[in-house]
Amino acid sequence: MRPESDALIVIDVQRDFCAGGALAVPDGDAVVPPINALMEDFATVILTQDWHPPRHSSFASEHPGKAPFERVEMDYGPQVLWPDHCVQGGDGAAFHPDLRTDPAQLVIRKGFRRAIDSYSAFFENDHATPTGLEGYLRERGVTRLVMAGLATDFCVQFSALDAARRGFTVTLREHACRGIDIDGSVDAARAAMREAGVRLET
Ligand code: VGL
Ligand code: ZN
Repeated sequence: MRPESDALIVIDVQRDFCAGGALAVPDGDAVVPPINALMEDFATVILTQDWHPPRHSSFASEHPGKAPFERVEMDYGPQVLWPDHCVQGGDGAAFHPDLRTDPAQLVIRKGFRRAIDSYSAFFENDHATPTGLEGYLRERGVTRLVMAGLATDFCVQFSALDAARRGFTVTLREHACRGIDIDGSVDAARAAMREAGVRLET
C-alpha cells in the first residue's frame, strides 16, 4: 500500500466514453481492469465524473450548422464540440459497470455549468474557475498523483497539466488510459505532458 501522500485519480471512466456510448473512446473499456487493479495500492482514490446539464454549451447540438468534433471560439477560448454526452443523471453519465467505485473517497463532478466546459479535474476550461480538488488534496497532505482514465488527449491531459503546474508530482499510467485522437491530439498531449514534467509510465 502506498503512503497517504499518494492519490490515485481516475478520470471519467463512464459509459458514454466506452463501447456503445455517445462519445465512445476507441478501446475505452480496456482501462477498467488495470484501474481496478491499481486501486489495491492506494489509500486515497478519487474518481471524476463528466456531469453536464442538458443543452450544455459543449454539445454540437447547441450550435446550429456545427457538427461534433468541430471547433468554436467561446468567450473563455477554443472549444471542441461534442455529441451530447454524460448528461446529469442519465445512463451515459454512470460509471462503467465494471469499474470499482467502493474504494473511492471522493467523486469530483465537473462540467456542470452550462456555459463552460471542464476537462480538467482542477479547473474549468477558463483555466481559472476551481473545482475544489486542489484544496481537498492539500488539506489531506497529498503531494503525489497517479492518473489514469479517459480520454488521454482531453480530460486526462488537462488534469495532468494542471496538477503538474500546481506543483504535484504526477505520473500517468498509460496502459490505463485511452485517447479520442483528433488530428494527432494524443501525440500532442503526450508531448505537452512530458514537457510539463508529467511522468509517462507504460
Ligand atoms: C471528455 C470530451 C468531452 C473527457 C469529456 O473525459 O476526456 N472529452 N467531455
Ligand atoms: Zn464532457
